[in-house]
Amino acid sequence: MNRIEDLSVSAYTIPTDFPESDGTLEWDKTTIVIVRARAGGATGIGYTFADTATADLIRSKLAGVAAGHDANDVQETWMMMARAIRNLGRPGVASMAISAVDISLWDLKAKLLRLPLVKLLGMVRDGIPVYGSGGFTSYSTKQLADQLGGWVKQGISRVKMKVGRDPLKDMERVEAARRAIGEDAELFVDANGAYSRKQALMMAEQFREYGVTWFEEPVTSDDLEGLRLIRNRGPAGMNVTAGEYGYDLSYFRRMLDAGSVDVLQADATRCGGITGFLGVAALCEAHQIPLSAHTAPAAHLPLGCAIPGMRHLEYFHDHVRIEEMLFEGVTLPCEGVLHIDLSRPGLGLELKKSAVGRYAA
Ligand code: SMN
Ligand code: MG
Repeated sequence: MNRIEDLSVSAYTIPTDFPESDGTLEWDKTTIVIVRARAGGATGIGYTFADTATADLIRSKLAGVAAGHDANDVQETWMMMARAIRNLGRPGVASMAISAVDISLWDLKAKLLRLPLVKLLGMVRDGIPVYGSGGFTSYSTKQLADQLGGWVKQGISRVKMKVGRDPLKDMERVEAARRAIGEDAELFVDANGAYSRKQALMMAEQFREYGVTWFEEPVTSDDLEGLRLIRNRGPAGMNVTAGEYGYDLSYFRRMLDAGSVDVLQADATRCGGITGFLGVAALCEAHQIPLSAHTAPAAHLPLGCAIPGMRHLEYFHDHVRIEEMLFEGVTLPCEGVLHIDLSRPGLGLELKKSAVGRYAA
């Protein structure tokens, strides 16, 4: 038996390469919280993109709970962590903390077994398509066109842009994006809940003129009925999607039961790590709804290759940049597909020691 010896946590804050914004939020830096779990001479790495409060919570509430457990029994440690945060509330910071620890424990277990994580989970494919994601509302039309067009030139045939900050400008931005990516690439839009129901329906019809096939959070994802309205009344061939604020299984069950989405999105760095994400995948399978991973592509790659109903991973500009800055072993997409590197154990990531000192939060 290899008992978990200790967990260490660090937070790094990295300025964005340009101010970023979407329909409902603006930011110029991103914090990543990284957990290292040690057992039997191996170190597992897990992470989440979250506030530094998440790191404090891991130190004060979760590190002690995880220590001493058998590193093989990730599920048991997960259950103990969920119990330990009961009085703090499950969504948000607490769930992101559990997620980062859970990912580090799956990485640790796979490393102890000398297996790539995808082999521990069970592989169904050796690569998963990505969609390029950025197109921030803070970008000029040229920046938008260059970024989206660049991904398509690289062989990534699906790209996502932000809409909803200034509805009057949305149509010219979408038109510019379509011009930049050509006729064949798929164009996704994400409104981050910025529109009202009727406004979203109207926008959906206009977006359809430019071949938009994915309308993410057309209204707030708290409005399950509103999402279903757009899903059922919007143009044929346009997927309504949401789920990025899902922190527990009940949230996803409610969204699926309400018939709110064509494709469910989930984020392993928020919804309880690898353990939580596998639960979401089972829910999707039972509802016959495809699943797409939200952001953090390096953490989702093994899941993308192990879950039959996974459609694609989000290749999110901000996180791609940070993962490449901080981790050794990050895979690059080839013709729009991220392939798993079976020569590396666990998640396949190691911290770049030289890079991390610079950004300690
Ligand atoms: C998003 C992701 C990360 C930070 C801000 C916004 C987004 C997405 O909604 O789906 O990419
Ligand atoms: Mg989104």
